[in-house]
Amino acid sequence: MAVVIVLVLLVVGSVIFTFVSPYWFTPIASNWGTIDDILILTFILTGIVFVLVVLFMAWAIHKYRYDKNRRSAYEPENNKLEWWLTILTSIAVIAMLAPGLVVWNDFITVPEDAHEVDVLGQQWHWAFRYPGEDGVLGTSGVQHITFANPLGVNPDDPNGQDDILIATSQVMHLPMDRPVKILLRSKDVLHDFYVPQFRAKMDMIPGQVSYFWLTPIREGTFEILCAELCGVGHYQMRGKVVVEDEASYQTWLTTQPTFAETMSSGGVDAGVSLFDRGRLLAEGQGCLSCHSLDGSAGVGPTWQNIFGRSETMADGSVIVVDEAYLRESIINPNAKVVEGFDPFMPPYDLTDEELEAIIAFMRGEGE
Ligand SMILES: [Cu+2]
Repeated sequence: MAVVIVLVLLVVGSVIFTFVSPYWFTPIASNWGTIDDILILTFILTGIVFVLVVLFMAWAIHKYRYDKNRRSAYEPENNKLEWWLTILTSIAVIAMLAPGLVVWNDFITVPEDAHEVDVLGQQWHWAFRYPGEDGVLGTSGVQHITFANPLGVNPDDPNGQDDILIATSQVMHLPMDRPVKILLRSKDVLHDFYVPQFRAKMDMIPGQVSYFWLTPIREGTFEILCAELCGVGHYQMRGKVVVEDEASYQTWLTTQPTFAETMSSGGVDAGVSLFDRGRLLAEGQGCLSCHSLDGSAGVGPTWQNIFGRSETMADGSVIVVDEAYLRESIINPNAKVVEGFDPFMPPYDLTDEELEAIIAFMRGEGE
């Protein structure tokens, strides 16, 4: 009897919690109310099934509880019941999934008057590109990616010269009430562009351009999250999207540098010291989640005064930390592990320029 009571209480409690709980969607900021509708439909259908199945279990436990005078009947097949269950489940599953197909079709059928924004994800930050005055994005590709041209805009494509690059701030802007096609690229691994208030998300896949569209309908600043576990720094892959009126949007856009301007002034990183590049990399690559800068203990040795320090290795040998050791420890971390630390660190595939910058930061050079 106790089990029956617990099951009934579980159902009653779940239903009450559903109606009084403070947890619900954030106010929507895009046209995708239909995505909320299909989520709610799924929630209602699975909720009804949950209530029915658990109450049936409670009823069966009560009705067929042990009785030493009762013999159970052997009934291995019941075709009629199986037909009914098959038909009912099929109808419920179709009711749950079919509306999603219609909404998905809308989600990827971009209106002709939509403007475009190119979003690039990488471990672990965001960059954005807007078509310039010509309204056309230049072609891009991984073969064009350099430190100075992190979005890989084709330098020979005239359409790309006036493209507007947002490569360091991780903040994108969108105008209100205008449909926008979001183009998604990834530089390295699977990422997923997700703005909860837009109810829209999609994977970013290396080697292809995926896309969807939306119309922002509420002004404000919303967080862009990566919704795909993309490595140790995944949690800090966060950007912002500012939805504002057309005039503010145009004002913002005109103050951003074009690709041609960026390249003629030496690239996105021009004027950024080697030390600062190193700092950005260390933050972006997630180094600082394991290595402290203030001497405190972490998953790995602290970076405070690391250069020139003597460290005892797991095999008992003593090493004076120099550039060669740091390089080796980034590219092949488990070659020499400092005593007292576990060989947890993944190898990092960084370019020579990047290694130089990170080591400059670790040395505290050019601060
Ligand atoms: Cu990611």
